[in-house]
Amino acid sequence: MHTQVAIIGAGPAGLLLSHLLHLQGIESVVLESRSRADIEATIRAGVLEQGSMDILNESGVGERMRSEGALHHGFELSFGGRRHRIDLTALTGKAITVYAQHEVIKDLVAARLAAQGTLLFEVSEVQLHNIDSEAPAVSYQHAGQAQHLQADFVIGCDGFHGVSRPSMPEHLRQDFQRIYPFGWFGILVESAPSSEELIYAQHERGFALVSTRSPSVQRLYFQCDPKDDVNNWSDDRIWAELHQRLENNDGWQLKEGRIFQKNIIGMRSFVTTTMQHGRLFLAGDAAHIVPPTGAKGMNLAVGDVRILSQALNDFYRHGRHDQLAAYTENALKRVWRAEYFSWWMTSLLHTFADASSFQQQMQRAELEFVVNSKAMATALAENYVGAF
Ligand code: RFL
Ligand code: PHB
Repeated sequence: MHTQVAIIGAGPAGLLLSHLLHLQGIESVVLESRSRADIEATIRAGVLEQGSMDILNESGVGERMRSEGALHHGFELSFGGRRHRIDLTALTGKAITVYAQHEVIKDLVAARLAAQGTLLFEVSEVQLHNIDSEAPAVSYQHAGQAQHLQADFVIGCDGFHGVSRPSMPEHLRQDFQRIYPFGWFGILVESAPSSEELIYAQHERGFALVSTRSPSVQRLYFQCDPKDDVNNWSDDRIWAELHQRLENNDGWQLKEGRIFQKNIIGMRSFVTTTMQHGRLFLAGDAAHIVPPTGAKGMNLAVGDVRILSQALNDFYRHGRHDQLAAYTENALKRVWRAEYFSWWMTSLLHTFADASSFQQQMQRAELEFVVNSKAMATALAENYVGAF
């Protein structure tokens, strides 16, 4: 089999790239190791920046996002028993949409299949070949058969644990990484939202976050030991912890409900450079990871494939190589900015077990600075909505 662009991974990066290429008349094949049902049910991100919404809308896959997603014009920061609103729209003129990543995935899968796109699920043993030649290839197993896909380009959209990044020559790559000494315990709850807007809470017992998924489902998170086990946390223990971290003296109450999913995620910051070698390009989590505090991961994946689809279009339409050559440089400008913001917001809001009492006071002073200075609040808001 031959295609113009072989895409490894059907996450937001791979599916959106395939969709954008199709709109430009460029054919692609997407190879995904999991089943369609599995990728459409995996609960991950929730926040879309304006720029990500714009791409989904402009490329014709924004209809459900517009009707089912919730537009948020601000969020709240909670600390010291008080809550402070960050008015995103007043400070930046922009907003964000809370719309679950697996819903974006469903919309993109439906669009690719409606356009007769080739999307292969449950492939295994994916291997990349000849990436430094003009005829790269991918071998894999599908439906019990060994397959070989010849392509002009291979795009690694296979997430942090995929095969694409390790297929790049080690001596050409430099990795930058920070692993945080905490994780997030995430739950899905059957209940109406406790708050119309997201609440990011700093508390001496640890960070907590109130988000939503729909008018009847809440998404809540709290900082935990990354090595902890969800089985150590009964529903009662979870609620007691969340009440302590979130409630303050304005009478607001967290709404409880049936908890129907619990998971723990580790937190890391990671960037690999270069994001390309020969005919292999990396996009999204395959190349970089941010801790979820700034809600940037899926938005960075969208940003990468926007740049890459334009560069591939330049190549096929106009025979130009310059935008492809500049891909890593162009993508990394935005990536490092988001890495900085995600690290900063994580540091501002989490409890660090080894922080001295002086460092704790500095964290509190910084929070006061953010909510009391319009300049600081604007900087936070600009970064959060992705106005850069
Ligand atoms: P993905 O989504 O990991 O998709 C990679 C796909 O590749 C497949 N795959 C392979 N396929 C074939 N062969 C192989 N060898 C393969 N190896 C892997 C995988 O099965 C998978 O389907 O990467 P992508 O597309 O780069 O997208 C990145 C985003 O998923 C990620 O950055 C976000 O989920 C991060 N994130 C958030 N981002 C936001 O923008 N806003 C948020 O509010 C937000 N909240 C979050 C988050 C991530 C979280 N977790 C679980 C880490 C909240 C959480 C809890
Ligand atoms: C979510 O709703 O899953 C979510 C929201 C905001 C974040 C991270 C995750 O910063």
